[in-house]
Amino acid sequence: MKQFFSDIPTVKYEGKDTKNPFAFRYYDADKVILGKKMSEHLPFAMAWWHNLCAAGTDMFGRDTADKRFGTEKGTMEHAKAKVDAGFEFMQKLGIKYFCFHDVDIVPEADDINETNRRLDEITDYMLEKMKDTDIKCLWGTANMFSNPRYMNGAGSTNSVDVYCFAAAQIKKALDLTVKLGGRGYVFWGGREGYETLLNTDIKFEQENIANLMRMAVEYGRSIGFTGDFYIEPKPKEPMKHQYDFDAATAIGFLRQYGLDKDFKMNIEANHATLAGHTFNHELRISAINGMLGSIDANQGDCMLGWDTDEFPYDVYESTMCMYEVLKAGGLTGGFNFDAKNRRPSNTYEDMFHAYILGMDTFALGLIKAAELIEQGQLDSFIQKRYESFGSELGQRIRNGKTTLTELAEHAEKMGSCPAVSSGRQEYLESIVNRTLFN
Ligand code: XLS
Ligand code: NI
Ligand code: NI
Repeated sequence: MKQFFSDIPTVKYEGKDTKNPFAFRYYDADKVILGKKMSEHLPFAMAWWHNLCAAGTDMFGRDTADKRFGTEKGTMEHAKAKVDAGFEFMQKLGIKYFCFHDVDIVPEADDINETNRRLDEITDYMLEKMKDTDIKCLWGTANMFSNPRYMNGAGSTNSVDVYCFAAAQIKKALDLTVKLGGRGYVFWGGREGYETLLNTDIKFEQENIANLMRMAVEYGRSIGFTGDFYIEPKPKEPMKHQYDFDAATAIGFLRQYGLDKDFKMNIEANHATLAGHTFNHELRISAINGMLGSIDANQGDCMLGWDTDEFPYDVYESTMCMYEVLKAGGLTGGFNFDAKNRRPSNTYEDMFHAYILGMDTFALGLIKAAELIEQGQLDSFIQKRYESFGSELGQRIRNGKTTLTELAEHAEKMGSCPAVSSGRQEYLESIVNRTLFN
């Protein structure tokens, strides 16, 4: 078997003082934190598209990285070389999962029947590889945004024929996800949105999307898919308005169309910030609705208004993320690095540096979030903050056992304004800083 990364050693935990650039400083797979191994808290996944396909092309320039893996792009030989490279990469890093779109794993043919044949061939090859390793599929999805047929949307298209192509791609991607034992199936609705209301019937489009999702659930369950379906919310880009704006919007949509039992959220950090939210806000909204499923682990740039998909290095953010994940009792999915090297980081070594950075960032976030939870200062502050609702009257408000008239009488009896307590935000922020930098 050809080795693509023979110069790079297997990456191991060496602790924070190591000088070895190809070692983990914080990610210690077997270390137990709050009763669970780090590797169980953090099921990391490699994103096929960014790691094995994207080579640095942007709006102004072509590829900077060589991702041919010794073959010619657009061939099945290249598709297989990517499988070989991907498995070698994951094994060197101890990554146990991957995520893929249909067209990440084979070149799309003009005829969908030929594309499907290629997909069968490559997934046979992937299955062979999986047998010899403990690497599994985290989730699969269909790319329903790159091909020009989706310029007016996939589930939201105005064309019945395009809608059928979307259905066919989802059906095949579900077959492949089941074949590869995937834990989840993602809908990221990149083109499910609109540019102008002058040509758009939103209600019509949303009903069609919901029907497509309902058919996906029916088909998935009929072929033995027992995992979660996910919506990955994102407010904009590529479309100006995207229907799955944020977690709250997506959850409302799922409930409206009776899809909430089968779906959860796949929350991407960079999408949260594009929606004007923090990453932890989106995680909390998902968790309190019982829909925190999986995470696309990346990071945006506050000075750029698009999905820059950077590898996460901000430990404050990863700590706040892991705080939410721990509080929610973990994920049913995992942490998919939907992230790409910056364009000038164009060598194989950079692919490894990026994953080491991302994995260590989340490992350190996990360690720090566990410390915050064990200290319990944030929890006890919040508990105290709401303690007035512990009174007899407070309990009746909580249980919906009172009336506006009764509450108004209570206020009138008091007459003057009651005292209110400080939110102590800066004090709480200093607790987080002390935990991070002690
Ligand atoms: C794009 C999305 C995409 C999904 C999978 O912004 O993040 O990569 O994760 O289709
Ligand atoms: Ni994503
Ligand atoms: Ni994204």
